[in-house]
Amino acid sequence: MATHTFPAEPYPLEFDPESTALLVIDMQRDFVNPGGFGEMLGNDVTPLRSTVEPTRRVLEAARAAGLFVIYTREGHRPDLADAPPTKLARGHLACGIGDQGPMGRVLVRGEYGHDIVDELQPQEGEPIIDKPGKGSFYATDLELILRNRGIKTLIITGVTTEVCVHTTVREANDRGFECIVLEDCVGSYFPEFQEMGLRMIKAQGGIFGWVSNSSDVVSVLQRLEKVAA
Ligand code: TIU
Repeated sequence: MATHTFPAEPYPLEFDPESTALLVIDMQRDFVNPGGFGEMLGNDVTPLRSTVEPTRRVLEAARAAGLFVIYTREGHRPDLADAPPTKLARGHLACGIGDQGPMGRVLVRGEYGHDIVDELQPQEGEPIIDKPGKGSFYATDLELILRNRGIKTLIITGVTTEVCVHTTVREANDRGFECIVLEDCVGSYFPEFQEMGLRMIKAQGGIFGWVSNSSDVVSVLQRLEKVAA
C-alpha cells in the first residue's frame, strides 16, 4: 500500500491512490447553468458556476493519476414513481419536479437539464449514479460499487454544499469512508451556508471529514503521476 498525504484541515489526510475515488455530485445543468431550474427559482448560480473550472482541473489530475471517478445526478424516473409525494409537493412551486422547465422536465432522467454540464462530462468507464434523494447512498448502488473497488477515501466535489454534498458526506462518514471536501469545488446559492457547511465538516477534529482545495489536491495528484511514470 502506497500512502500519500493531502494537505487539509483539521489535519493532513493520508490516502492510498488505489483506494481513493473522486466523487462529482450533481453537477447538472439545471442546478449550475444560467437559465436552468436553480436560477428560475430565483437563485444566483454564480457561486455554483465558479466550481466548474477547479473541478475540471481536479478531474483531469485524477484521471491522469488513475483514480476511480464516479458521478451522481439527482433526479427521477419519467413516471415519477420514485419521487416521494412530499418532495413533489414541497415549496408549492409553479414549476417543480416533473414539470416542463427551461431545460426540459425538471429533475427527470433523460432531460437536458438533468444531465452533467458540458465541461465535466463523464468519460467511458466512469459510473453515473442516478439518485432520487439528496444523499448519494440512499436508494442507490453507490456503496456496493465503492466496496467492490476497495475504495476507502472520497475526494468530494459538487453542488450544493449544504444539501447534496453535506448529506452525502454524512452518509459516507457513517459508512466508514474518509471524505475530503474541496472548498472551491463545492458551491452553494447561499454564501453563509457555504462557509458554515465547510466549517461543520472539519469541526471537532473532522467530525464528518476533511476540507482542502483544488490546487493542493491537484499538486499532490500530479506528483503521483510522476511517481507512477
Ligand atoms: N444537488 C442538490 O444539492 N440538490 C438540491 O436540491 N440543492 C439545493 O440546494 N436546492
